[in-house]
Amino acid sequence: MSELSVGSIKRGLKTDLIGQRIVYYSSLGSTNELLKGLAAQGAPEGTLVIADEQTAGKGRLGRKWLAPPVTSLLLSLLFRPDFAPNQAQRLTMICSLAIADAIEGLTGLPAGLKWPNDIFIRGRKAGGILTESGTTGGRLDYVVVGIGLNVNLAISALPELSGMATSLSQELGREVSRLELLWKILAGIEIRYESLRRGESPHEEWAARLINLGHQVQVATPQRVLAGWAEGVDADGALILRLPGGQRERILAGDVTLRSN
Ligand code: BT5
Repeated sequence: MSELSVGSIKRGLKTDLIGQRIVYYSSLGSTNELLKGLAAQGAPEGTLVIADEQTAGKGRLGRKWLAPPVTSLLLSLLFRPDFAPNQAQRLTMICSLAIADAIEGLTGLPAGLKWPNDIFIRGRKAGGILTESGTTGGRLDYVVVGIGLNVNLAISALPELSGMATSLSQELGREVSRLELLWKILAGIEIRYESLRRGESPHEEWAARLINLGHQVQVATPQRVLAGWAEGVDADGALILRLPGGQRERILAGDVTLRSN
């Protein structure tokens, strides 16, 4: 039986906003899809949708998020920040920092972040974030941040990700309480969201955690592939790439791979 339920989550919640409304499913298509529908119907900021299984879990650009039932944290959070639409990535930044802190605090494992949306442990992907937003009249109406984190997952259960993915239990050699991890993540997100709303930018702290900065990389954007030096990120989370000719490109979305030479 799963330890996740509305009651069990509420029992240890240390927040005033994030997760004050909880929608739990043992199985659903995608927590992001469900929450986008609730957002359009006026659901309050902080709403948490969480599931033990997704039958259509999504990554970016039509990719799939894979997670055998009851092994992972699969959740989405609703924000209604007073930001411009191009600032939605700030929420990806605060959530990924809170996840990294929670992993390190609870397990001692080193958690790294990979631009723009991955959680890495010892060189392998342990989690991903999918941020989707809705706009009305040029303003952000809502932002849904979807988080998938491999917690108690034997990677052998996902042979298609062999060599690329890992999980907390795989790295630790023991299982981790998904509830404890969830409480820590939500509390961390709330504190960071408060400072974000006070105007404090998380991008320097985020940059310090990014494992792909300071390296020669190749970046595949939806339009083209660029190679260069991953120099930094700006306040909105865009990657600053220095090209071989010295000019700088600001990249908002893409996939980064390290170049060996
Ligand atoms: C992501 O996309 O990494 C974002 C994943 C977000 C998933 C959460 S789960 C809750 C919420 N509801 C949803 O429907 N989605 C969000 P991207 O950077 O595009 O990476 C996707 C790629 O990661 C896939 O093509 C696989 O190669 C790999 N992948 C899939 N499942 C994985 C897993 N469990 N662990 C590690 N890698 C995985």
